[in-house]
Amino acid sequence: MVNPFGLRIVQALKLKGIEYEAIDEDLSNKSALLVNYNPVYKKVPVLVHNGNPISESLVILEYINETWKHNPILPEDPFERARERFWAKFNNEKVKDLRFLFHQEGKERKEAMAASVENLKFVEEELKGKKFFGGEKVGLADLVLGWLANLIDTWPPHDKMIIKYHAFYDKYHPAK
Ligand SMILES: N[C@@H](CCC(=O)N[C@@H](CS)C(=O)NCC(=O)O)C(=O)O
Repeated sequence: MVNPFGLRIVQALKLKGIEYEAIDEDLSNKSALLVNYNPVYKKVPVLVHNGNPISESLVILEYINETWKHNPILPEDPFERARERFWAKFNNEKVKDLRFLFHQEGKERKEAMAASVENLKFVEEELKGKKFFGGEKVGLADLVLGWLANLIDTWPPHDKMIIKYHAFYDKYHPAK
């Protein structure tokens, strides 16, 4: 399974119709290539374009959008752009991938799950009556949250996100 950070890059490239080659990385045994391209964080994803490595998924998404200008993932209006970036940041930081929750144990995991659900409520509220964060078109914030849709199969509609998020968690961790 492509990790959530990589998935958003793949989806952005597909949205733009850009051909790419994906290289899998064994994170328990990182390649020299990864360390060379991302010496600071040594994390995936890294996009290499024209020989130049770009790291950090939000930075990569903006790079893709600026390099290939068709099918933009950010609106023209500065306020709308700011809103799209706000939700991209929120989704990136506040809605945790359930699979990561499972790395934690007991109380810690319960608290992380509760916090994620609370944050997901903001997302559901923001998306009420809309197809995507920006309205009718997929944008930056949608791409950032895309892993959730992939995992719990709900994009759009958004009103069942929390229920499905819970169901997924219970399925893989019945003994909470
Ligand atoms: N802030 C980074 C996070 C990327 C990230 O956490 N990547 C994980 C894979 S899901 C990774 O490479 N982990 C390896 C490690 O932390 O050593 C981004 O948005 O790209």
